[in-house]
Amino acid sequence: KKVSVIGLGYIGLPTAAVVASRGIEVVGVDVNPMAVDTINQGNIHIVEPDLDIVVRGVVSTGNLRATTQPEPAEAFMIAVPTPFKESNSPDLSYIEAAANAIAPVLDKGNLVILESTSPVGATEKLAAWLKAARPDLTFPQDLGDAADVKIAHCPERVLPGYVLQELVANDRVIGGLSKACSEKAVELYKTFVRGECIITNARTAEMAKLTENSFRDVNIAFANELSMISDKLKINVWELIRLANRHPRVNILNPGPGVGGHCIAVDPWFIVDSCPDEAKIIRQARLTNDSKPHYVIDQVVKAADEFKRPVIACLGLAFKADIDDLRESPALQIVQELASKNVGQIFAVEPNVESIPEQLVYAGVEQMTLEGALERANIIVVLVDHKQFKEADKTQLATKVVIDTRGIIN
Ligand code: SAJ
Repeated sequence: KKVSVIGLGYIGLPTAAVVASRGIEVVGVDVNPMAVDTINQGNIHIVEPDLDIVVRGVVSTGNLRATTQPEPAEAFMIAVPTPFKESNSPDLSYIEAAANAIAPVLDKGNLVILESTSPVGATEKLAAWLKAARPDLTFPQDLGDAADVKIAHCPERVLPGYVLQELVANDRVIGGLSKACSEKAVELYKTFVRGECIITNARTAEMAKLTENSFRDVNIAFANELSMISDKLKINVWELIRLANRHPRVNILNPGPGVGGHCIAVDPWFIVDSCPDEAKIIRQARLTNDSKPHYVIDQVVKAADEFKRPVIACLGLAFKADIDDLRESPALQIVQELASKNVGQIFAVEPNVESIPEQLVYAGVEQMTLEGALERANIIVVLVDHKQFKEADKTQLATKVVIDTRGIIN
């Protein structure tokens, strides 16, 4: 048995490594030769706890190998990006490119799985691209269970920071283009998933993934809306939510400085794009969460007006707690905009990175230790609930203005 994983990024690489760790031969394919070289040396080019150890192990046993050129395999797992384009529609060009890359090596009996988060209908498009490239093979959209090639969607659902645990523990939704497609996909996932593999059709599987992330986005938007209402009504939103959550059927999420990351702030737009007239709550949740960084910036600017060039300490740059990923981070956005507004001397505290991004340094932001920042700042802005911040001694905050977007200071 040989499995090929197309796209060796945040999902593809951990998946390839975990499958390989079950003793299966895995060939990882990526268009980036640097990533391929790095992996073949037993190293990794992305950040994820413990992934380096697993990759080093499976590369040294020969179970995982990376290449830029697809080669024949029994199963292909496609884990490429599906960005939401500036033009406000999902960009499936990476899936199309992956289809065209594997088509020449595709054979009778092969299984092709789409793992990338995708708009409803993408798996059918993948099948159409494969069919166009290989008219000599039969496909499930024409022949159902009897087709040469089996195709299924199985969306990834792992939480960054816990990818290795969740890859194995989480249940998987598996949507084949026919029953035989689903069953063959379940067989593959059973080799490394301890959770349940639940069968549905491809469109439902696509929508299930988008629904999960939209559910979270809508619920965070509700919490963010409550935080703005509470500010206006002079209520502590954290106490409010704690109390409301005492009700057996209420479970409100946490407000924050906005929603970052690569999924929750993107995937709901796939639904809005498919059904713009119907997806009203989903769209509004996106707008509410995207507006939250500006609300926080306004709060800081107002607080800074009370001082003559205050020292402002911004705690955290990552997109969420206890990770070092600064991409698509509302915290980073807030610090950057504050710096450009020249409201004071800005210190950034981010214990999970060695140095802060260059664009912040150019904008005059200074990296600072937590102790230094707490001591020297007039205004403290908590942007991420890192454990270092939660555990810090906060006695000296009594004399400071504190804007706490994460509710870690009482
Ligand atoms: N956030 C809040 N308040 C909360 C929870 C989160 O403001 O109560 C913010 C975070 O600070 C962060 C953003 O939301 O900026 C997203 O963080 P997250 O931890 O909710 O999610 P991600 O983006 O790291 O991972 C999500 C997960 N989806 C769900 O929990 C439904 C993960 O399981 C998915 O696999 C992943 O998206 C993905 O790849 O789609």
